[in-house]
Amino acid sequence: MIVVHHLENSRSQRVLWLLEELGLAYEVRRYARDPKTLRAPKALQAVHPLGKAPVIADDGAVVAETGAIVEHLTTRAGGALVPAAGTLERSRYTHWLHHAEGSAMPPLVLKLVFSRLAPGSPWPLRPLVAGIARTVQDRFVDPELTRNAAYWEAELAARPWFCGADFTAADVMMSFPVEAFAARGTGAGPRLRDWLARIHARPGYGRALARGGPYAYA
Ligand SMILES: N[C@@H](CCC(=O)N[C@@H](CS)C(=O)NCC(=O)O)C(=O)O
Repeated sequence: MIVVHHLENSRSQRVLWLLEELGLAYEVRRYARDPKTLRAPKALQAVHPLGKAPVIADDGAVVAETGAIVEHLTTRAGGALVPAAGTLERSRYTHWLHHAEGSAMPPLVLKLVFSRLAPGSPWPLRPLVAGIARTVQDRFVDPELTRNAAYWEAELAARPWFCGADFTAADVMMSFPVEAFAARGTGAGPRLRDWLARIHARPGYGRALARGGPYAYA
């Protein structure tokens, strides 16, 4: 049995959704975030040294990193939701699988960190920290976010799903950055909003939400 170590309001929701889409049986072990720091509980470090979610255990293998988990699960499902090797769709698939965590998530994480920097600092330093945080966001983070989102919008104008005519596991992988970006309420274009509406309407997405519990992306 596949066991998913699932942290509330986190990337591991994607793994539950993928399992539903693949029709694989699984068990969910839920973890709550620390209400103050929002960090994962120490218990996750007993599962994997980095103590982050998602992690899955499957027949003796412990797999961390969402992209690696997606590869593990799609292989286990006989290559379902992966375009055929040697096709243009497969080449796009490899790109999006890596883009999601390699390029899309870093500016979103930076945004989160820098927007929380001033409120968490000692009050005499707060105006200075707020100024530095604002400058980093204005000069680096926000332009990166805007450029990424414009790229996603253009790609979805060219084809209905990230790889082509068919829904693939790369759409599952891209769901977290697109949801996190759209949740900020600024700048998600019509193609991104339409893609979000289509993924949210998938029965597997709804079943995964029911299994996973609270899920807020921002
Ligand atoms: N690139 C990793 C990122 C893992 C990660 O940062 N997970 C977050 C959840 S969204 C986490 O566990 N955060 C809690 C913490 O760092 O304490 C992946 O895709 O699996």
